[in-house]
Amino acid sequence: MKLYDSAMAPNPRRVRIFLAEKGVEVPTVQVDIGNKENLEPAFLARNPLGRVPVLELDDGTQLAESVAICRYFEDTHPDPPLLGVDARDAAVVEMWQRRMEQQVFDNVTSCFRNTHDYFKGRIPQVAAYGEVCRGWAEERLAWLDEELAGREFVAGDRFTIADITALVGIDFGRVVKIRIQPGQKNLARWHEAVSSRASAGA
Ligand SMILES: N[C@@H](CCC(=O)N[C@@H](CS)C(=O)NCC(=O)O)C(=O)O
Repeated sequence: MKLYDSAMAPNPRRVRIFLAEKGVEVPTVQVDIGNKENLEPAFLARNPLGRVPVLELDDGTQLAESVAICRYFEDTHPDPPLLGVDARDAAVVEMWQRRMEQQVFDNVTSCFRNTHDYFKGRIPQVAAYGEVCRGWAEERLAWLDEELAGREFVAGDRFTIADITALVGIDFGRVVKIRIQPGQKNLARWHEAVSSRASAGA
C-alpha cells in the first residue's frame, strides 16, 4: 500500500491527520504538484483528474478522494471511530463533514485557486469569484463560531472527520488571509484544542 501525497497541500493533510488519529502508518510517495508531476501521464494513470491524495492498495486499486480514502481506513481500522459510532451518529458526522467540506474547505480552496499566483497559467482564474468565495468562507466561520458555543467538537462531543476537514480548511485559509476573527471565541477555543492534538502535525 502507498499513499500518493503532497506535503503542502490540504487534501492530503486531511488523510494524514486521519491516519495519525488511527495510529496507522502508510508509506508515502511525494507528488511534486508545484512542478505539475500530478499532470504527467504516470500520475494521470492513477487518477485521471490529476489530484492528490491517491491511495494505492496492494491489489493495485487506485483510490482517490480524501473522504473515500478515510472511509477505507475507518473500515480496516475501526478504532478510534472517526465517522460515527451508530446509524444516528454516523449520519450526524456525515452531515457535518459535508458542511465543513462544502461550506468551509471548498470556499477556502476556491478562493485560493481563483486568486493565488500558484494557479496563474495553470487553470482559468476568475478573481471576482475567488473574492465571493472568500466572503462565503468568512461568513461560514462566523456561523461555525456560533455552532461551537454549544458543543466541544464540530459534530458533537467526540473528535471526528468533520473536525479534520474544518481544521485543515481553516489552517489553509492563512495562505489567502482567511482567518478566525478576534471575537470568534468558540472557534478559537476549538481550533486551539484540535491543533494541540498530536495528529495536527501530520
Ligand atoms: N476532491 C478531492 C480533491 C483533491 C484536490 O483538489 N487535491 C489538490 C491538492 S489539495 C490537488 O491535487 N491539486 C493539484 C492541481 O489542482 O493541480 C479530494 O477530496 O481528495
